[in-house]
Amino acid sequence: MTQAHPERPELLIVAPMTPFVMQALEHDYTTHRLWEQADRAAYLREHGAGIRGVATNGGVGLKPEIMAALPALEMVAIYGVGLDAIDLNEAARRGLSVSTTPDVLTNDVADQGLALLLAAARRISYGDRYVRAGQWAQHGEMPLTTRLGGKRAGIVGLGRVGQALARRLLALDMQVLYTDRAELPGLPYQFFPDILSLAREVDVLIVAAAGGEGTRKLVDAGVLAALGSDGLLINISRGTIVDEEALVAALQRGELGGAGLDVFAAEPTVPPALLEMDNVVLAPHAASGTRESRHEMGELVLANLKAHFAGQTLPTPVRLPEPTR
Ligand code: 8YV
Repeated sequence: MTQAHPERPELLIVAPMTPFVMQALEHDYTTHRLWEQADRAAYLREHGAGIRGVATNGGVGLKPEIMAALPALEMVAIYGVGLDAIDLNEAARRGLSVSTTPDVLTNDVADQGLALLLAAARRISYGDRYVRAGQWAQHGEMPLTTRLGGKRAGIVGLGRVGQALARRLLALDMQVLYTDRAELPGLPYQFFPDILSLAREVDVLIVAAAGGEGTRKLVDAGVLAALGSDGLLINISRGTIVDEEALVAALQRGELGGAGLDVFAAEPTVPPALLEMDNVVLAPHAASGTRESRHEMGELVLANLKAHFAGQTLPTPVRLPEPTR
């Protein structure tokens, strides 16, 4: 806990952020570093009553029991865009302000999607291991890979990231198709009303939808079967959207061609079977993990908190649902 000061609101930091944000938060607020506490419940019992703000990331969010332990809470600033790890209905019911960091991370997350797609199709990580292990010199060429140009990519969730990815896929001469809750006007990509019919039509399926209950295990065994033994699955949004057991089973049986995954259902745990597979490329939830994105995300966290405690309009607020009782 940093030194309490009457003019510095008390802020609970749930997960660490890039150093410059941490320094600024520690300068402007009386900070409580929850991730460093061995007994978090006891810490919150001791300090929860005075805490007026929370800073957290998209993946960790704010667990209901933590929100409930903060009776004076006013504002939650999310270092990310994901809203799946915070109960927005409860936030609305309590009249909280919530902010995220949209736009600044869009291109970097889309780049990671593109990188994972290229890496999965062209077996970049496998090739790297092949060279390092001396297999090139020993066995000659590595096995042939797959062309992306001319193939069909299906994007699940054509939001900001999905659209940035679509533009990149066009540069690879891929055809772009998508599914979303509804058709989006004015876009040159073919719409499918459901994920299964999209999966039947495409060579690669890229998950860029929001997480949460509405999309839980949306990519199930049926979708993977429709994608088929040459198909690739890329996920840069939330691991919960994919039925991980079904994914492992499909890969083990050769019923899916490969995968490029930045996110997992129970991070940082990764299903051990995936670690053994040469047709799978793994990343540690790092899509927004460039210095530039994290810096700009941090600036937005600081700006939103500052605006809230100055009684001003938030720069990037989340529109909460109508409060329900
Ligand atoms: C970040 C994210 O990795 O935006 C999100 O919801 O999951 C990611 O951008 C995370 O919020 C920072 O740890």
